[in-house]
Amino acid sequence: MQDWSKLYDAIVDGDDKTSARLTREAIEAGEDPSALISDTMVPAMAEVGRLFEIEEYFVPELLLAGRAMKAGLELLRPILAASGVEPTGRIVIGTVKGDLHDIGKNLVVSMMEGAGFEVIDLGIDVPPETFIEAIRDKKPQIVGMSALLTVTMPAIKTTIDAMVAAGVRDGIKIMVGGAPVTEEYAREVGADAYGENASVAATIAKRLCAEAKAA
Ligand code: HCB
Repeated sequence: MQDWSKLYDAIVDGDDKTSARLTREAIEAGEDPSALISDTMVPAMAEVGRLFEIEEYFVPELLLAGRAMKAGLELLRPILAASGVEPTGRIVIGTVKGDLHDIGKNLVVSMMEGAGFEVIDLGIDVPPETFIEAIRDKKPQIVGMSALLTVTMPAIKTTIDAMVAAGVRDGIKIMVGGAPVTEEYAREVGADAYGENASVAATIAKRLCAEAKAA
């Protein structure tokens, strides 16, 4: 594989135009898309996550990097689909009912896509029935929920309870996140994991997916 460190830099720098141009060049050069994702693009997002954790990067840089990552991924996705590369796993994710915040969820989506997951994004203000329908239709290994308001956090529990009542809770792993959500709360409401941030969420998702597939 050629040296695509400029693509790595473009993602870390949040430069979506350069990211798209270099991804296009890599495709034209016959680069293996999954190698490009795993050896260049995912490490770039991991670096972005690290810079965020040490407070050198803040939310605007995360958003720009996420956009730069997406600009490249959007070009690679059709090739990956056509070449039949098995995704790492499938995730259904949404912001819970009553909650309109989606910046953090969108970052999680970008990170998950970067980690090779097929992501079904249900959007914002998602009622329990929509999560349940998506579990039945899409058969994900993981369901992610996001809540940013203390008043919408209970919707996480309502949704999990509805999944149990509908008989779709077994066989999936549930990950929850959002600023007011904690590890303790995740345990209390019966989730399998808490994602403190997008990069941690992607790492946990890989583990959960392996567990779900093994079960
Ligand atoms: Co909003 N808002 N807001 N808001 N908002 C917050 C969340 C407050 C904390 C601000 C404050 O008072 N200090 C507050 C909530 C207080 C509370 O409940 N304790 C608040 C309020 C009160 C409101 C309204 C009620 C305001 C009003 O209308 N009076 C209203 C509610 C609307 C509604 O949802 N029904 C409202 C509206 C808005 C918008 C629309 C203006 C805008 C959202 C735009 C959008 O998302 N498209 C907004 C914003 C931007 C914020 C703040 C400023 C930023 C949120 C954000 O994007 N954070 C926020 C203040 C804050 O959080 N400090 C404020 C950045 C992302 C990257 O962090 O935590 O979302 P994140 O995601 C992380 C992490 O949690 C994890 O990974 C992400 C990436 O690292 N993660 C997951 C997230 N979801 C995950 C899911 C998983 O499965 C795994 C990991």
